[in-house]
Amino acid sequence: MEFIDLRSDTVTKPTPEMREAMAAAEVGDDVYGEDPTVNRLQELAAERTGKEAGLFVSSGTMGNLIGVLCHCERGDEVIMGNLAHTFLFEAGGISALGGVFPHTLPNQPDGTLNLIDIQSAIRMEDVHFPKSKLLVLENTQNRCGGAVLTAEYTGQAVELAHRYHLAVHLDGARIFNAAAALGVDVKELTGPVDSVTFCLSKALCAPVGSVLCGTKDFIYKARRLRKQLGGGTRQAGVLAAAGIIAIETMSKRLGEDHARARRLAEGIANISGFSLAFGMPSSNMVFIDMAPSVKYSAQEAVAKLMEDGIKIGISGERRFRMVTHYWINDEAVERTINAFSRLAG
Ligand code: TLP
Repeated sequence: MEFIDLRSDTVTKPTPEMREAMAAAEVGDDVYGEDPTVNRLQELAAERTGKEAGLFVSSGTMGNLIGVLCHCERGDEVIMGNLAHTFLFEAGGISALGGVFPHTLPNQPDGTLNLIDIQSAIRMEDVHFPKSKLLVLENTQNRCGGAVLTAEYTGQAVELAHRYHLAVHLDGARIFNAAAALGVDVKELTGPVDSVTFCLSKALCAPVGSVLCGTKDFIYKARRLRKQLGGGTRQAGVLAAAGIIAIETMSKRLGEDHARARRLAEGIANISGFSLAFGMPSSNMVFIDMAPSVKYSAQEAVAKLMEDGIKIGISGERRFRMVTHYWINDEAVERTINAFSRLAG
């Protein structure tokens, strides 16, 4: 059976154009900095994010980890949302490998952190306290429903952090989705921050990789950290070739995924027993709550949908997540809505 896989946009497979480019990619040893395709990808990523340099890394998790470790020493404190991917889903890497201490603040429903909360969390110089070194923002904010942070908010948060000598790292795993949703250039959202990671392998469809971007000095330091983590790869141009298409071509079509997410949300919200956890989606994620009137548990509901050839994610006791992407067409959306109607009985 051909599945409709809505569990994540990480499930996207490379497009035929990517596979061709991968086969034809010019390669070299990237640890020597000699892979022309990786170099081209890094320059393109830096240019798109408005930074001096970029570094190809194997995942978003690695990009965020290296980003945090570049900005912080052991014992330093990093401020981030209690729903931040770096806090929830990166296996505690910043603490395990960097001795960095997370200070979490409540994410607001719109994905932001209150500026007042950030200001209050910043430590003054005192021998009792860890040093506040970094603020991490996430755009789009995954666990807030794929919420989009505006350029205005980003600028305000960065201005506040810089006033207290904190750097700002942006987990921009889906920053191209955020830019598409707002109808702005990615640079407007990444320009103010000191460093940003974005993913090639989510909605942009590349099979592997993310890019970490920042100043030349920052990326020089990041390169050493990537080596320490065993992430220095050799003929990675075969992967970077897909990444270039991800940025140049696939970033232009994300509005389609967002429109399908809205249609899916609207269709399911009209079925009795199901409601939108975060209102209408602003990007490619749909979070649905299931009322007790529906006789299934979340696990049973997922198993039922699976029988209909539909895979979705569970993200709470009776909450589901669905993510639209390149391989989800209009028909898949309608089939999913119909399958939810059957669940409602
Ligand atoms: N998110 C995945 C899961 O890990 C939850 C998903 O399916 O959404 N930042 C953000 C905001 C992310 O959503 C993810 C992946 C990452 C970083 C990590 O990227 P990878 O998986 O490449 O390490």
